Amino acid sequence: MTGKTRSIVILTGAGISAESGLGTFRDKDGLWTKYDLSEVATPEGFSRNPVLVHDFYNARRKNLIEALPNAAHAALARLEQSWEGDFLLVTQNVDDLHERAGSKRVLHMHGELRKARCGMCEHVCAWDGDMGIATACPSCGIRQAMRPHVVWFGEMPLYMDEIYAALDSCDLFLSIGTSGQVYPAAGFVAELRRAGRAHTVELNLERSDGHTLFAEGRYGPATQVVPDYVEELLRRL
Ligand code: BV8
Repeated sequence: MTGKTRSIVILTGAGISAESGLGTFRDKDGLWTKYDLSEVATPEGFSRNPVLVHDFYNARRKNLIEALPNAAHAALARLEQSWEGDFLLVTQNVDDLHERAGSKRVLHMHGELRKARCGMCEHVCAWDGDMGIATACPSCGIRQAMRPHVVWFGEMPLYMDEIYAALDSCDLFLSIGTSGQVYPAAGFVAELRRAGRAHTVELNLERSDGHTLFAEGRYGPATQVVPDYVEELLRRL
């Protein structure tokens, strides 16, 4: 099987967007050091205090709209364009920086910050403005049911069937900018190791707790290690 026909799955986390100015979650000044995850990223937290949760996501949405994709996002878009085998980019991130860098085959397993969902009729639509407890659903008109289209803790991640099918048949798995603390994403590399088929590579600022599960590791800022690794891959095609 030549490099061109190999099937690749890439998993990204908050670390790939860190150099675009978006916060990570568990680094020393990460979001979960400023906010209690259970208050702003669970359905229970939303029903207890929807104003706090809307403020949390409105602020992140504003930050995202002003942010720009970085060289790591651009490198993955370049890889997708040159890759002739199957290609899937699974992101835990709710930002749209992969798409703005030109990536096409992107699955947001934890949802998307620039989309809203109605808790009553399930309508999902693009959303760039602020959202609040009186926001009406553009489809059913009901107020107080609009929420960010993101997957909170305790909720089912999106596209899992498609993701597991791609993992089952992949030859190369890259994990980029994630601490590997959140499941089911954190479990992907162990499942691949058990299947024994894919070559697995961690590309991260530093070794994650699960780094020994990977066959290979490249460490440093994503804007350096990701373009370098992509160039290496493209040279082998
Ligand atoms: C589910 C959306 C059932 C909202 C997010 C006990 C044990 C095991 C599991 C559980 C458990 N108790 C509960 C669970 C399940 C739970 C879970 O895993 N909890 C954890 C905390 C233990 N999971 C769930 O509830 C999930 N649902 O399990 O449903 C199910 C199971 C299987 C199949 C079907 C259904 C739902 C989880 C989704 C939660 N929503 N976000 C929002 O964004 O506000 S999670 C949140 O964490 C983000 O999505 C984020 O992407 C994700 C993971 O974090 P990371 O991306 O890794 O970010 P982090 O800050 O942690 O790390 C950054 C990394 O980047 C670091 O390693 C750092 O070194 C590196 N870095 C920093 N700078 C750079 C860099 N790398 C390169 N360059 C740089 N410049």
